[in-house]
Amino acid sequence: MALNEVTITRAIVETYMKKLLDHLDVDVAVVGGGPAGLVASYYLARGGKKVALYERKLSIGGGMWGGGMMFNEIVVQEEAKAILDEFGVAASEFERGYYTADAVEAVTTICSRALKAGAKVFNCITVEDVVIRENRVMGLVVTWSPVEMAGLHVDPLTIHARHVIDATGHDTEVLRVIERKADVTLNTPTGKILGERSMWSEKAERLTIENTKEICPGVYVAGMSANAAFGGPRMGPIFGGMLLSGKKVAGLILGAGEGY
Ligand code: 48F
Repeated sequence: MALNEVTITRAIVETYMKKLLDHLDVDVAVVGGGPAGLVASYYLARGGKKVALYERKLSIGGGMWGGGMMFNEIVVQEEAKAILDEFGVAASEFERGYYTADAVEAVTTICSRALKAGAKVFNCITVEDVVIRENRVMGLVVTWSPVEMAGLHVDPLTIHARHVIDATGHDTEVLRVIERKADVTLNTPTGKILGERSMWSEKAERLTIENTKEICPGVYVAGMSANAAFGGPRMGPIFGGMLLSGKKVAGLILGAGEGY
């Protein structure tokens, strides 16, 4: 069969447009395709929610691809090993309570499971603002990442969401824009972003899960973003807290409570 380049183009444009149009109004908009955002997307989609995940970069996976300092292995502690098992990511015991997994296998497998569960990933899109009505975040304002990178003066587009998850990692980008532009008090001791502290793996892993919560009406924080919001320390390349946080935030939104 002779291939027609215009048919190829039409196939891409029409299929993408259908996906985009179908996700202009979603149950959950996840910002950030790192481990926390991907795990949350999987459990939410599996729980029947319409989920759209926005990732600024072309690649999904956030800080997990590079393991620690580009040694592409991740460490997961006992409490989170069951999540790797559930996703089908091979993990081997290094010492009692410490498991390692191939970072590339972890990213690709978790992402694949999230997509197969029904979540849609929109990569190369940056979330630059939120939609607010009566102090509740109702949606996101998005643009192509290359537009942002080139500093082009182009107006963004909008999507509506019943819940937003800030899973943007160290930078807490959704919260920063809320803090800067909206009269919304965050559910932190000061009402503002407290900011990330220096490395303390043990404490950070515990706090990542504790701090995974609704931080203002319509917005949940998960993963490293939760720690940065509440002034917790960073944890380095141990990823159990990210996986457990992603699962916890899904449980909260699904109404399944903390023990999901
Ligand atoms: O940083 P990231 O992997 O966040 P995470 O899921 O996991 C943190 C760990 O990777 C690691 C760690 C310990 O384990 O400390 O850092 O909490 O993924 C965040 C993703 O969000 C994207 C960013 O490109 C990254 O892939 N992102 C950030 N801001 C935006 C965004 C934005 N405004 N719009 C879209 N994507």
